[in-house]
Amino acid sequence: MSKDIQELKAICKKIREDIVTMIHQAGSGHPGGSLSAAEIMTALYFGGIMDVRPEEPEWEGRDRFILSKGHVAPVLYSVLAERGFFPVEELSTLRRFGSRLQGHPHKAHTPGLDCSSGSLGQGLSIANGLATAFKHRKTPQRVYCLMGDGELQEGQIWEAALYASQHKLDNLCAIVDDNGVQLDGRVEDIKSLGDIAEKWKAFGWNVIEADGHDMAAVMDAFHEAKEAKGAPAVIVAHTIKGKGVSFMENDCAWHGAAPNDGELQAALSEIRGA
Ligand SMILES: Cc1ncc(C[n+]2csc(CCOP(=O)(O)OP(=O)(O)O)c2C)c(N)n1
Repeated sequence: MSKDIQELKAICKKIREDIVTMIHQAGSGHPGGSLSAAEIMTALYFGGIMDVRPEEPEWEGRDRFILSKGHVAPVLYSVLAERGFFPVEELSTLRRFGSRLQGHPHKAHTPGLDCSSGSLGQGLSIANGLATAFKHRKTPQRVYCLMGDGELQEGQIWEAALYASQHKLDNLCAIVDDNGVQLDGRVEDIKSLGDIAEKWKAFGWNVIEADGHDMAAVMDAFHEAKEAKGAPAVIVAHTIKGKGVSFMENDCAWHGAAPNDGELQAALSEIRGA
């Protein structure tokens, strides 16, 4: 599946509508970091970047996606549903008892998931394992792993970063959703990462920086990552937490809060009008 930039932008709007709507229906969830990742996730699942089969979710030849920042499950559930892995109507069951769509991804429940997640810091290690296996088997699958910038404060990430470059995992593409805000404040005020791109370079990675809300730039970054050989690639995507809903943007109060009825209507009209 590969669509042009205008089509991708339209899908991205739908993803943002889904995110705010399902979190409103659930009465809880994480809109800020879901909205900031909308273009990244749209490019992966609708831009022809990842090779997946919605009708055969466990197809062995599929590319793998690891949502290391598992709290943003709504953006992943939305792209999976809109892509046809399960009915879009099911999004309204987010976080309900018995639902396949739990607050954090559970691989055993949800079609299209490659990994359970929620405990920050672990995804890149899991991605390493998959990428290593594909290297050993000499098979073409690629592995994608989305992390938050706040998540990069976890030490395990940097152990995994060393491993991936040591083993030249050029079938691995990490993405940092660099929105500058974590759960309760700005990343630079809580435990600053300094220059994120320089850090990844120092760990031996091919580093690509992009405006994470410019769909064409995000697509270019993924294509460039596919071309990079001899080392893993990381896309540092400069984003805005809560992107698309002005009162949520750059405000950690919307890291993990649900919009009420009025806020949902305001959010939807902004997203649709953009
Ligand atoms: C190991 C671990 N510690 C703490 C948390 C609680 N937690 C959930 S989200 C979050 C902040 C993550 O910030 P960031 O990675 O920047 O995510 P984003 O802004 O993209 O939502 C924290 C501390 C967790 N899920 N796992």
